[in-house]
Amino acid sequence: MPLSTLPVPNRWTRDQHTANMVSPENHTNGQATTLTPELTYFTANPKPTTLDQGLHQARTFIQHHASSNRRVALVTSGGTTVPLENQTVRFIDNFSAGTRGATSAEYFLQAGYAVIFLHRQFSLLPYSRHYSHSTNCFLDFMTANAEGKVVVEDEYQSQMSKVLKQYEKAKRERTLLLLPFTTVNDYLWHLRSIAEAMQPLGANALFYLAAAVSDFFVPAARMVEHKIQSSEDFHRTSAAAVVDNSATKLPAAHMEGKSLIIDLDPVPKFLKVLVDGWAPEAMIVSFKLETDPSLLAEKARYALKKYAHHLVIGNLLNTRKWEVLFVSVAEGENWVRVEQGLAGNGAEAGDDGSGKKDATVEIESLIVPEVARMHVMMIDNCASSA
Ligand code: 9Z3
Repeated sequence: MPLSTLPVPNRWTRDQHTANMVSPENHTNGQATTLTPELTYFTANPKPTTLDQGLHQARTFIQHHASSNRRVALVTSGGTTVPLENQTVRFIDNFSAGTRGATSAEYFLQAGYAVIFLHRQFSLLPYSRHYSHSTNCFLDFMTANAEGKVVVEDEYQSQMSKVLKQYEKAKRERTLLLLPFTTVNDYLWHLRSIAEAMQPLGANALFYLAAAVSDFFVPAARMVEHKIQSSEDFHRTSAAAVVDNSATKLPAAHMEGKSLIIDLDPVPKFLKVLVDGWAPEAMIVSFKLETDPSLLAEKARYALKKYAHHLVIGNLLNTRKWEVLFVSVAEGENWVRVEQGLAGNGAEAGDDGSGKKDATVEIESLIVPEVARMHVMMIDNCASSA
């Protein structure tokens, strides 16, 4: 589709969307409202202790790049945990290693963006991903020379020095901010706060939501404090009823006889609030993950329609490293594919550790320039319609 015909999504005119929303903490600008689960979530679930520090760093970072009119991408990455106990021994998790997010962050940096990398703690990180979480240990790339100094083996020099240079550039130019989260609650609090902090960037802000966010969680009101006891002789504490919204309910995770029963609540649909309230001028890209190929396009279309954002990138669990489906109002549906035999990132958790990746193509090297191109078009459209 030619540039001039690229539509400006509804939400670029924020008034209709936000006029009738108000949160208990004044996070939107409306008058009166029905309190939806999205709005009550933050009064019912505790603020992470690390939030203020992370937010302070994010604000300084955003201010710095806003002053030079640089585009800033919030890249979310990795899985989210769902703790079953307050003093967490057990939790539910998902498969995501953070390959998509960490790899994409590098390509956004290469494309001139500053990147806030909101990632699951201990998942893959930009640059270090090439040498971590691999079945091949990075120590095998090194050796001690005659003087006893540690050096990189000749065959890994070129790849490692390339990665090192890019990493040092990002550090020197202060274009990469790493912010960790662990639980789905941490993630949601960070997403809201960072999104609001990014508002001064206007259309220069990009949200690239690659994290695999749990659809279900244990609300604070139905979480037990201590480790759930598996032995029937000790069930007393873990099965004690909790009071949730004046109704008495069992804890979300509790023992019944020898079985552990887990009854999770749905995570409210925050994409809608992000689009309408927290980031009304930004470009928003969400990912849709499926396992059934026959559902992917339909589910991606459905998400685009429901949340009225810019772009849904659909991917299948088994083929996500070599093909994705772009679905947008502006450009319809397009598959982005790595040519057969050239797919990089073949190993489950990132790099294959061989250090020899020159012949391979990472799909993010195709995804990110496309997203950046669409973002620039939207910025231009926004400027011309202002
Ligand atoms: C994705 O679909 C990512 O591409 C992957 C990347 C999680 C598949 P890896 O980290 O995997 O490279 O191993 N992310 C979004 C998944 C998600 O939670 N999407 C929600 C949904 O499908 C919508 S926002 O409902």
